[in-house]
Amino acid sequence: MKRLVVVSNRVADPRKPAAGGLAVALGDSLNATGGLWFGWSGNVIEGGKPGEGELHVHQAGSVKLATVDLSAEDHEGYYLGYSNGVLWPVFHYRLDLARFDAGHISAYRRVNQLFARQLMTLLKSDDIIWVHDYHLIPLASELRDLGCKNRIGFFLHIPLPPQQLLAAIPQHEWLMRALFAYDLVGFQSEADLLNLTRYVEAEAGAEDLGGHRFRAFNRTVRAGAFPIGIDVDEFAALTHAKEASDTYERMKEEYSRRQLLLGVERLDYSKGLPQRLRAFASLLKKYPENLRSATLIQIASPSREDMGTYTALLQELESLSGAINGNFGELDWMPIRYIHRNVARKRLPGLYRVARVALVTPLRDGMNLVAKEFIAAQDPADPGVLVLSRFAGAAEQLKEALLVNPYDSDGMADTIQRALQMPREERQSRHQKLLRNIREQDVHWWRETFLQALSEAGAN
Ligand code: ADQ
Repeated sequence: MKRLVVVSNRVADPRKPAAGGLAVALGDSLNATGGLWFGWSGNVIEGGKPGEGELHVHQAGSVKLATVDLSAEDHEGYYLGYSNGVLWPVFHYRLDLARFDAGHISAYRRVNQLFARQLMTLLKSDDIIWVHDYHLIPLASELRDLGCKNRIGFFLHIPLPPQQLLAAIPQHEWLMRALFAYDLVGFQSEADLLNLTRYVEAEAGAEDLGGHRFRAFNRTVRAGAFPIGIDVDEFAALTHAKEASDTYERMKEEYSRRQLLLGVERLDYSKGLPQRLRAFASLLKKYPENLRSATLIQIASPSREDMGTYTALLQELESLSGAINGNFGELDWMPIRYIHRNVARKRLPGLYRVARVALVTPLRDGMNLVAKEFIAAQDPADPGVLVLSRFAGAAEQLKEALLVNPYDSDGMADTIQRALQMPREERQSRHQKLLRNIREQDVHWWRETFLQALSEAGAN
């Protein structure tokens, strides 16, 4: 079996349970092939020379972890400036939040070149390389310039916006051309794939060879939608373990007289948090039977706090939740419990299971794994209801959720009311179908399907 080389901005030791998403998703294949995982070390070297960084290699069981340090200037330009100040907002349809600065694109390119140089020293000729996410779009192109002939796949975890939005990025042609250096590019949803198709046909004059294969710039790339999933069995086991059971029992007792609604995410403007809080306020106003009863627990874990836009969002949420509690709260009931902290992963399933309704209402999201985790954690005999934004990638698969438009707070309030009132039989039948779906297309399916498609993607 050929060795799998994974490249992503951050690297985690797959043996550690807290390693999270990608480690769980790719751990099996990395282990089975004695794989290599390459990325940034997380170290920022003050006064370090731009474009240079020390390489650290260590063995974690059968997997080799290789990481590179970044100079402070590169970290600022590549990570904060271009990846999170341009690509993240534009790819989430937020042109208004993008800050285009010529210095940042140079740093982005420089770091991708640095990664390519360092990675080349570790590669074997038959390695299969799988690059992840928006930080590393030009990596294959830089590797090819250094003579790399390996098969290389790319997966974008966030959405790909429509052509007209992409075209607002001053370097959009360079960026999208770089995708043609891959053999396979994968997206979360059919909507993203359609956006790619339209872009490459309109802006790059690409020829559609059929089967989502496109020819431009003298290269052929295959594209596909590979919706990422979760490890349903692992999550179900976590749900029945001690930490989650304890959380479930404690919360169930405390909220026995209330209807619990739950929101869990990283604090990010793509997640639609202010809109959700407004919809909840509208629910209390329109349907006063929920007063003294419906309680929204909103967990928003700290994320990218070093960026200004996030500080403004934090303030907005604090003021909104304060105002709603002030307006509607009673001595013995607070409508919103807003928690700006991480919840231990082991406790999360307990929280999901105790909630009557999950509010997963991003304005835009590549996939959204919280929606899938919520389904996996439910009691099939008495499941909660998933209220899901139609703009989350997950909405293409999770059709039995109650889909909402997160910009429409009144409409959302009506749907939340419907979720709170939904009879048990309907909840069961919806949950059964949702569970079947996340089981069929779980994270192992995702990994195998992508790697299979990569191995079949024609040589250029
Ligand atoms: P994220 O934007 O981080 O991921 P998501 O898919 O929801 O979003 O994954 C978040 C993960 O972190 C989940 O496993 C969740 O349990 C955990 N998490 C979130 N908030 C937490 C909290 N407060 N405390 C503890 N754990 C928390 C990006 C894209 C998504 C895409 C994923 C995977 O933005 O659209 O689904 O990658 O491809």
